[in-house]
Amino acid sequence: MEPVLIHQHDAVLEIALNRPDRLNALDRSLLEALSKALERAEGESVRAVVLRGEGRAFSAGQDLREAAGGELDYQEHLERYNRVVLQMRRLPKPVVAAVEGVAAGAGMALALAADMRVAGRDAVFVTAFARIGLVPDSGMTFTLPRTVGWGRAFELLALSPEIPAERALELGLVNRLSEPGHARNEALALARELAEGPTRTYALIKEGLNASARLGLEETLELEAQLQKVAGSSRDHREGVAAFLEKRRANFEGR
Ligand code: LHQ
Repeated sequence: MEPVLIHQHDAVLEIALNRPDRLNALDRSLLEALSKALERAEGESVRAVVLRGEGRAFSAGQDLREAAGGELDYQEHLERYNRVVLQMRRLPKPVVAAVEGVAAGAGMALALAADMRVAGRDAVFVTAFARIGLVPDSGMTFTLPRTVGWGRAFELLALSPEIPAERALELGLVNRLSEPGHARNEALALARELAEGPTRTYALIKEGLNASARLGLEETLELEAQLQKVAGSSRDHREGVAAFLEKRRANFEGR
């Protein structure tokens, strides 16, 4: 069975973690396949990505059987996670995670590495790392406090409560809730909407947000000016303004 499934729906690439009998626990072969799928997402025909899990869970995190096998070199293994997280963050197009069921540990970290999250009303998030005596990895010490704030991040990381979807929405961990079982369709609809938008501008927004995590105000203002110069000379900007003046819907091309 392929550890990751890929479907392309027009300009939307759907990537599905595919170990449903293990709740999409992440092992070496799944992470390698996910990295390849994300490479494919770099292709010009893709303007937005949906990441989801097959079956009843998004992902139960690191495959604890593989980890317990004693053969796992954590340093080497984390490089696989880090690669995938960086691919998602650096991908110059929006990534929407569709979360059904559980997103635990490194599975939650993957969902947080996406740009937006849609969750089924019965989804549950759990940081899980400290439950097994580990510190957060896969970028979670970066993404979680930036998503929910320091105090909440510390609490969620230290106490590892199960966070039901409604609470996740209140905390800002997810953008939207769907009826149970409909997160995939909602995420695909959202990704389609994004794919029809000014996607080159979205890439610049992502670049600006990524950089804002390490820049001070002055440098941020400078970078914004540079990014605006690029956006301001794009076809989509001209089209957006023309559409406004002509009172019609803009036809963005991502250029
Ligand atoms: C699993 C797993 C799993 C293997 C369910 N592994 N088989 C650490 C190290 C290195 C690098 C990166 O990051 C990390 C951080 C992490 O991600 S640590 C792992 C964090 N995840 C967990 O601690 C979750 C472990 N799983 C559970 O607590 C439960 O399975 C949950 C609460 C997710 C779901 O419970 P149930 O709905 O009762 O399902 P289940 O437990 O019966 O699971 C179904 C099957 O999936 C079962 O297999 P079996 O052969 O017995 O039917 C589980 O063993 C398997 N599975 N999670 N992480």
